[in-house]
Amino acid sequence: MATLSKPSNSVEELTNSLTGELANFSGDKLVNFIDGREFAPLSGNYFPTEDPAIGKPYLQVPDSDEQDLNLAVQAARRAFPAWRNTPAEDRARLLDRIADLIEQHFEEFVRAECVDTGKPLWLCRTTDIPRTIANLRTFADGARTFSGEVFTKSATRGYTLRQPIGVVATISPWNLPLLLFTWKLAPALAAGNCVIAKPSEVTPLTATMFARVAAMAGVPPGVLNVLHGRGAKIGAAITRHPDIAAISFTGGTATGTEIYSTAARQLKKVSLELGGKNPTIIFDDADFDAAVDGAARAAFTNQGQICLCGSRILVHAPLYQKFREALIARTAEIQIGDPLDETTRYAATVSRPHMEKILSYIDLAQQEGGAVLIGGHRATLEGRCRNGYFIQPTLLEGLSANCRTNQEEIFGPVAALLPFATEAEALSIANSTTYGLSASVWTKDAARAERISAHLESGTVWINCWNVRDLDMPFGGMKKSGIGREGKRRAMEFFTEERSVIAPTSN
Ligand code: TXE
Repeated sequence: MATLSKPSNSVEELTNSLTGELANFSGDKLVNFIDGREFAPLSGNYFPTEDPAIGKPYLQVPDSDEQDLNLAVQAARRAFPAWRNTPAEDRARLLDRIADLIEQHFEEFVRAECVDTGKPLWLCRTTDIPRTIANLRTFADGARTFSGEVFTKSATRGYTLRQPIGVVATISPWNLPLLLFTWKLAPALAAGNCVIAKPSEVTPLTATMFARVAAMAGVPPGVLNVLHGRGAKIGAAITRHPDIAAISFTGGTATGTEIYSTAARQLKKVSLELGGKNPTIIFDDADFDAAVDGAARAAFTNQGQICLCGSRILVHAPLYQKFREALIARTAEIQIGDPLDETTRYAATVSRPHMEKILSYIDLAQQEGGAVLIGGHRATLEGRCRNGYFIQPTLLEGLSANCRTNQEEIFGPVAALLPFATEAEALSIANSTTYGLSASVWTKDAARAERISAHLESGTVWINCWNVRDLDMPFGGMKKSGIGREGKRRAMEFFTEERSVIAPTSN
């Protein structure tokens, strides 16, 4: 159990004190972070996590349980009164300072995320870590600008106060580990809550490094606590803990449903960002090259492991054959490589069980009458990565819109082509799943784009683009894709209680 050094002042001073050791753990054993200190799990138990690019165990993850959680909750409760009363500007400054430190240690974070997830270094450098920094800065701004409303009527004058809830929890997944970890904890902290944060047990490294950086930046003890461990054990314990008042979760729909039902028994506030089965809809008047490129990026970015990935590619019948050929050719250009190679743009899936799940869906697709147009198998690389969990980018066709392959979330590099004849048919296929997270529509007809956007059952609709984000905008899903919205103002609202204060005008 090591104690962290006292918070210092300038970023230069902080950076020097880190000495490039952010990702160094004795015996490769990761640590929990409770009350401003690094803790081994009280049970002494760990389990291994693998480097998916080489298929070998490389870190030991604390198998935390209720004892660790109770310590963390007590620390958070102790810290809450002072943190709640800390001026919002000071909380904002702390978030900015953490962002500064991550910028200073950018490459360390990039490398750690790459090794932990098996995704390309390039993707960590262009998306995961820059977005992490943007999350922190967005919610620093959120802390500075968030305020209540004023209601002036002839007989009454009123205003609302937005106050932190207390001790809250964040539970995040493995596909964008640090990005989604900070997307949740930054607004929670900005709003003045104390946080118990549980990263995915599959990708625990950068969250641990983040806790170190947060302590160095001067986040007071108990304000941020990071607990590692298995979802069914520590995740479930967090969900049912009576002193945790709100839970923000991103992950699978089955897990989200379980969290929702446990939280309901204690009337906890929940925000759920769950799975997707998103349509990419291509009309025959679309910019052809942009649509082919967009559909390929939507299907295969991060090896298809983003809840926003477009796994159903709906193509206007007059364009179908030409588009199909071009997309196959575009997919054939994707080179599968070692994630640590600077030139790699497509690498490993996150774990053996996840790879096996994806491969089982490719088998199912064929049992359901689908044809594999390209891909369809595990990929074997040479050298260092010969035992890694790589899957060829895969295109399917000939499946009905209602079969399991086209209804269930695969969460891998597998997309199915589906022809449609009319706009009405495109909408009906697009809306035929139980999910409703995102859609992208490719057309030059602005009126059609507007019309279809209004009728897609989808939390986000992209027109002639995919995964373009504005962090100020609401983000979340309809139907089984979730409950609630994230984004600058929405997340600040989620992490606060609203109180109405009212007086007669004559006062
Ligand atoms: O996610 P889980 P898994 C989808 C995707 C994937 C499937 C399962 O389809 O194949 O979910 O993935 C914690 N109480 N998405 O099993 O289990 C867990 O420890 C409380 C979509 O890896 O949902 C982790 O921190 N917490 C998705 C987090 O929940 C529990 C991203 C997410 O893990 C828990 C990931 C429990 N009972 C997977 N069980 C997206 N929306 O982006 C697990 N956890």
